[in-house]
Amino acid sequence: GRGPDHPVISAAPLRKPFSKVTKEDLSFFRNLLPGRTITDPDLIRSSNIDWLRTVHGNSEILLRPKTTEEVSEILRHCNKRNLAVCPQGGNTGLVGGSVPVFDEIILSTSLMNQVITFDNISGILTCQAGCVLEKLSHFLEERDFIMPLDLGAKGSCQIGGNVSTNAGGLRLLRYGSLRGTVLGLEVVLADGRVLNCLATLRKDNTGYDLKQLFIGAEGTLGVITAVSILCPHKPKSLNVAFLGCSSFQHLLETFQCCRGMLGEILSAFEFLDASCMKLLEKHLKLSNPITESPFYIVLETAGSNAAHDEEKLHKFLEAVMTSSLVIDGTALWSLRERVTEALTHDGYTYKYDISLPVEKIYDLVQDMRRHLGDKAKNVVGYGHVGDGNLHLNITSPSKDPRLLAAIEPYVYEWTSQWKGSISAEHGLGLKKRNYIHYSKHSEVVALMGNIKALLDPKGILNPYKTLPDNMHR
Ligand code: FAD
Ligand code: 2HG
Ligand code: ZN
Repeated sequence: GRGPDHPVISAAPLRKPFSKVTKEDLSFFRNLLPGRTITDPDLIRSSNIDWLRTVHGNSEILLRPKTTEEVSEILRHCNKRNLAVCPQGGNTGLVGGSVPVFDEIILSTSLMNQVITFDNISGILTCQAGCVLEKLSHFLEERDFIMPLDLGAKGSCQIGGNVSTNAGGLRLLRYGSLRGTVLGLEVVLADGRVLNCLATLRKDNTGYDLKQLFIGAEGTLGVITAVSILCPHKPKSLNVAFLGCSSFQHLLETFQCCRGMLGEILSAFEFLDASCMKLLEKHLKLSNPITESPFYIVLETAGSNAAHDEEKLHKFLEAVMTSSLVIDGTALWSLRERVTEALTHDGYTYKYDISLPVEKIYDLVQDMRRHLGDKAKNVVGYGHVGDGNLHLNITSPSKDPRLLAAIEPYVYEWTSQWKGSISAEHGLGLKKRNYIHYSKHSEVVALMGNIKALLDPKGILNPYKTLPDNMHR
């Protein structure tokens, strides 16, 4: 059954009966992690608040392990003592999953930032979970490779956090999801056992693919300590084009034409609407480089022969005959990548990350505008057209329960009616956990609960996240 059969509890969760950190616990941690057991409130503050500044935890202790063995010792202790733990990477998550809700111990992977191996024949990189995505990108580019994923948060997000949220991003169209490019994981389970699934093989059909359980599990099943990932060769030729479109229908036709004409060199097809452009201009002082249009496309080609790629791209642009600009990518990409940042300056932002059949994605934005009328400040749509993934964002001068009540569950019902997903790539975290039934059948959610109980019987790992509150097990 879907949504309507399951009354949604949207209230804040109640603290579960976990232990509180004692002096003995503190001396255990200080002994294990000298100088890396942080209790100074000034140093913990930013780890208690999410990137969007909408969720505030009250943790009094932040642990910064450097090795898998240290993570294992921490979890073994916490499990024995019934202490709750919130794993944290770069803290750029958008669903309140990366910060504690109450006094959970924050386990940060920031010091686990070493590359372990890189094989420049296979392109397989093995590294610790706390490596920052952009640092890995630089490391690889020096060796003529790239990471198979890229996202606006690259300067802060960590590969362990990317894998834990199964982040999509701007290159998914070309290189596929992390479920395909992640070849192996090392994970520490709630009781401290180290699960070594750190394979570096393209093919391995020896039974269940357990690493998949931890991809997108948002830290509820184990702490990822190392990742091996298949990296593509660095393309020799890159082009970025910025196009205007007169309607969403026109945008879809352009997408179809683009797939046909650019074929294997198309590496990204992203969109933003005119409302996003206004926010970029107003809050970030970026300027629109082309004629004003209702919709804009950022498309990228990546190939091995500059002359060939440029010829293809120009033929395509001639065929679609729309206002367009092809220049050095960085400036054009920032118009797409910085929409999230522009929104933070527009007020409180209600964020929805929806998968739908691609021809439906903008109907939701238009319907939402009609539905909300002047209750909302701005209703904007952007996202990953190539993946059928809409980012619907609604702003308001401040947090507004009346506006929220008009958006939810309306947006989830709309999505469920078209068999979409209520979280395409950001996860459920704290904010969306109780809406899981709009996208998953109850038998499936129940089995998720069984798996959680098997791997983390005391429920110490990232409690109050991902799984709904009314989980009976
Ligand atoms: P965190 O935010 O620290 O954590 C995210 C979740 O993973 C939490 O539940 C946390 O408990 C868990 N976690 C973190 N590390 C581990 C670990 N080692 N083991 C187990 N659990 C762990 N997402 C997309 O999919 N596509 C985008 O294009 C995209 N763009 C973004 C742009 C901006 C500007 C921002 C702010 C965010 C964007 N995101 C995007 C959101 C995205 O989820 C995160 O940026 C990123 O994947 C999270 O990585 P992180 O290291 O910051 O993880
Ligand atoms: C993006 O694609 C990110 O820019 C963030 O996934 C989306 O802020 C958002 O809603
Ligand atoms: Zn996105």
